[in-house]
Amino acid sequence: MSSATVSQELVHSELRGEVGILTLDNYAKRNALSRELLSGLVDGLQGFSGKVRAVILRAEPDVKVWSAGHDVTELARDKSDPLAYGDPLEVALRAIRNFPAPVIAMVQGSVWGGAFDLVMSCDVVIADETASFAITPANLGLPYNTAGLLHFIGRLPLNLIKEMFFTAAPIKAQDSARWGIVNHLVSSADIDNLTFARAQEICTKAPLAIAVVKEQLTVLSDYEPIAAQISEHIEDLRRKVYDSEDFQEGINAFLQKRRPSFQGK
Ligand code: LCV
Repeated sequence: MSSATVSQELVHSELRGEVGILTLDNYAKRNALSRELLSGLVDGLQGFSGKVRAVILRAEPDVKVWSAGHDVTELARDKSDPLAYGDPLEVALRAIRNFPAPVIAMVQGSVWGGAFDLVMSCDVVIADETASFAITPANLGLPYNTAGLLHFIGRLPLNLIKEMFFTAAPIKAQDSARWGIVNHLVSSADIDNLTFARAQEICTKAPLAIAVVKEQLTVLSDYEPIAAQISEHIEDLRRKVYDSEDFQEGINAFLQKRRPSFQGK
């Protein structure tokens, strides 16, 4: 089976009128954001180009896990940046942020790590009472990347971002609504219809005006002037972390299905 076919197996694309629907479907690996799944997501978006006025990104109905985040087995361990610009997850995040129509994340179940960045890169988030959201680099000893942090700084209160990163603890549905992680918290029974209705409502508006305001808001919310020496300082700090024994320990512990023992070196 070609890799394109495999990718299409992991992310289903469906056109419903002018709404494109992308469904994550690799539950055996809890929709971990592997290279192949992410390729299916990007290909699905590209396939919608010029045909849709709104996109819904979802998992199969009523899953307990929406996505378990970056595929840990694919994280670079050769002392290179595990979340580099060209990483498949970063490519997919940019594809969503640059897609000219609104992308609505429809969330049922738990969202972990890089999948939280994926949800926060969508334009609108609609979730049900089973949803939760966690950002987990502290579980792996991994230094999150600056672009990813800017995605959160542009959307959430700094104290919430810090607590999420420092504890890696899931934010439950009710709190996610209170903190503004989700636009709407609805019942499991209603989430399909409400999300599709919202997408259809967007389809009745002027697509050119929506495309340009989405681009303006993305550029303006990402725009954080960083002096070169600050950028280099951040990269130097991150390199010390992804070169650390703790990062190797975090990955090994995950692969060996045991709790990590971090030594701070
Ligand atoms: C590969 C997986 C994964 C997975 N990768 O099912 O944010 S950052 O910076 O940390 C970033 C780098 C990132 O996103 O890292 C990943 C962060 N994700 C997590 O920490 C979540 C890891 N997964 C879990 O805690 C559990 O899998 C949850 C709670 C999501 C689901 O638990 P459940 O008991 O339902 P299993 O753990 O049994 O997982 C089912 C299969 O999916 C694989 C896992 O290894 C297992 O594979 P096998 O059946 O081959 O053993 N899997 C789960 N998550 N992120 N593979």
